Amino acid sequence: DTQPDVPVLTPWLAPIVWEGTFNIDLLDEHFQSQNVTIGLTVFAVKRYICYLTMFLQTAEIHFMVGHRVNYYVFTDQPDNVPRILLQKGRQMVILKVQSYARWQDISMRRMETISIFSQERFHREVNYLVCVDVDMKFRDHVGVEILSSLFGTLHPGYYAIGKQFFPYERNPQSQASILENEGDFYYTAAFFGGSVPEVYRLTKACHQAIMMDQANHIEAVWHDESHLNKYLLYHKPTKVLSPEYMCHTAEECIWFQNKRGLSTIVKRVRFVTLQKNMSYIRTD
Ligand code: 2GW
Ligand code: MN
Repeated sequence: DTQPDVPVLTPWLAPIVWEGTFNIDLLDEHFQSQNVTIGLTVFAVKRYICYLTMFLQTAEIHFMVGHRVNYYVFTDQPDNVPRILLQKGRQMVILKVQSYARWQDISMRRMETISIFSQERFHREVNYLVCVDVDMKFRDHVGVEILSSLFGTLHPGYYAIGKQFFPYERNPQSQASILENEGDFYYTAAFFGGSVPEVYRLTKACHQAIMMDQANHIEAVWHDESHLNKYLLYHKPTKVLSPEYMCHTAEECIWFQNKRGLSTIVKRVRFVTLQKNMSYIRTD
């Protein structure tokens, strides 16, 4: 059963990570010999606190098993964070953040918070940061094969379509704007990371761009995700994660796993969006 034609290198020669492109035993040994510590940042503000149990429980089973992991849980309700029993070498740090009235601000302000904490403490505590949405669960292995100085993840909804269809911000007045014939990939804001200095630079630049737009009464079409895409266009990631690392809906996972010629596009669905009860979760 062979992999159909999937790109395994970007045009700037960064690896695109798919099952079969790496040797996990070799990589585990390499990163263990460096005694690497990985920080996983996640925000659970207001009702999104309900996602934490599933998120953390599945991370314990699939995320960086055998390596040192710090979970950084940013929340407005530290007392309501579920206490999960963690494996050896793994710890949870609960960090209080303010809530914002608009959900767009809750989402976008993650860039500011990650940049501040990168500068103030992450650089002392971890080697790499992995920044993800909380409305997610791990379904399969996500390990050190993702680590690189700067990585982004292909958005599953825009994988294998022309760049003219990418939902980039097109308003030239916005700091996030990307011209019609520009762009490499459409990256999801639900999964990115890298070394602490690189994540600091990325989150700081995105936050500053968001603030600049705000001063001009502009909000990019996909909020922080639009700004992330602009940043990664001009600061090429050193690794790109395939849609194995980001699947949105059950239908999408099935579509990806459907037979294409001799084989399937996505052999392992590793990290998936949870179904939202929109009316409950997104009303005040
Ligand atoms: C978000 C939308 C509507 C109502 C509430 C919230 C909300 C988000 C919230 O009440 N509390 C909270 O902690 N959040 C955080 O923001 C949480 O970490 C969540 O995963 C993240 C992004 O919101 P989410 O997951 O609802 O947005 P998606 O799944 O539609 O995500 C994509 O687009 C977003 C911007 O529109 C972000 O770029 C996100 O990274 C993308 O995956
Ligand atoms: Mn999400």
